[in-house]
Amino acid sequence: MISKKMTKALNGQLNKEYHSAYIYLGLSAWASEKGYNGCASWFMVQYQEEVAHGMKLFNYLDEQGASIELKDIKAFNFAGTTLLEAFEEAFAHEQKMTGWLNELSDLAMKEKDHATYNMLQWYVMEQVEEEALFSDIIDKMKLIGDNGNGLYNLDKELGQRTFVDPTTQA
Ligand code: OFO
Repeated sequence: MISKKMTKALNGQLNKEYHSAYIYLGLSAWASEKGYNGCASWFMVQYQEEVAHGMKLFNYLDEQGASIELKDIKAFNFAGTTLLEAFEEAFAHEQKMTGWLNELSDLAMKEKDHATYNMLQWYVMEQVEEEALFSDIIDKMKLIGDNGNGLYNLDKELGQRTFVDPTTQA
């Protein structure tokens, strides 16, 4: 059984995962509109990953017999104009997510809630992968600059990404 405080905090994170999903869905729509079909598909895969992150938390709360609270999902509007800005905004968002997950881990540790702490470590490690993924793409984009050919090829490369449910991976 998890505490009321932990339940509230995990419900907050559940909402943040769906907000993340919303961000990637929005970036996918933006990229598609701009003709970056590979990136649109890449962001759509990321959207699916975020939904899976949300479901993992949902299932954990359910398993623990905790109340699940589905709050409003904050709107997302991308105000940038370039692919680099889109990935930089996503990267900054992922860094915030890492911070929130670390805070949640701190709370679980403080409450001596070992089960929740263990469950959260999966997210903490997932964030390491996500940050590395975004940072790598940003580096490539900076190298390419506004070289149309380079961007065309990178867009094509990113379009190869396929969805593999991360919550089913060890
Ligand atoms: Fe759920 O990891 Fe990104 O936001």
